[in-house]
Amino acid sequence: MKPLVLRCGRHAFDLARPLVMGILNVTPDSFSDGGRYADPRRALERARAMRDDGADLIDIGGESTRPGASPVAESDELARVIPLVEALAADGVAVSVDTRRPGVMRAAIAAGAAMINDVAALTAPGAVEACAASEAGVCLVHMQGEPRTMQQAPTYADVLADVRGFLVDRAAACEAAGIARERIVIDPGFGFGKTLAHNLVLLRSIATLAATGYPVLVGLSRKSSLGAITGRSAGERMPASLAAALAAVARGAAIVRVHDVRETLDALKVWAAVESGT
Ligand code: 9MG
Repeated sequence: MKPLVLRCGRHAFDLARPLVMGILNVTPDSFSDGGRYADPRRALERARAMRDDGADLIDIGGESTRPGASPVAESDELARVIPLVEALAADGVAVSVDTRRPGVMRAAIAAGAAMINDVAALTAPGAVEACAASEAGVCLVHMQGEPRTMQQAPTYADVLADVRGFLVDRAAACEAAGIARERIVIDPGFGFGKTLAHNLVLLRSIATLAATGYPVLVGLSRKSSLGAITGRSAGERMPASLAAALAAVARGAAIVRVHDVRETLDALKVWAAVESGT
């Protein structure tokens, strides 16, 4: 059955329409906007601009998870992320924090984060407990390997069955620890230990993932798979990203994680008008 509501701290999202999560990487080395928002003032301006454009959530990341990225010190991640979470949460923005570290999760939730977005699906010791002790939403992402090496030789017996099985198991572990079903989102993790062929199988199969009953988040914005299809560089992939977002939503994705919030919302409005016949 299609989930109706997503609860993230003090925010409750109606899932009758797709949600848009705006991306804010405050790292010096993210693949698309690396370094652009390392200055906290610029980062805050960018987050507020995405909010004004209509983003439902803003996802802040202080450690790059792009292929080949090396880990950063926890103290650096905290220093990059927490002041922004405090400022945006005080504005009433629903802030998601992209982190794999339980210490950062706890600090982010204390600072007002509404969601924890973990590309390691809360597998670090203490991560599930850190989220269970709060009302925050959680996004559980499938990743094969770890960012430094994950794109070297990803292999699966059956990519859809493997990803689906992993995500359902992680969601069950979260529920067993006390995280309500209405707080859980799953994400196949496009580009996280996947070839273009794997990503396309997963994108075509969003309906199978959505049939688990958990809302599905899709993050394909400006990713290298879109570059492989179009031959465009990261900065030139907005049209491809819009097409990917629409393909995902048409197959049942509940949330799209994007760099281009205004343009994605326009595309979704046209799609919704066609679907509803208005
Ligand atoms: C942090 N991050 C980078 N890519 C992502 C994706 O596809 N999904 C989610 N949830 N987070 C992502």
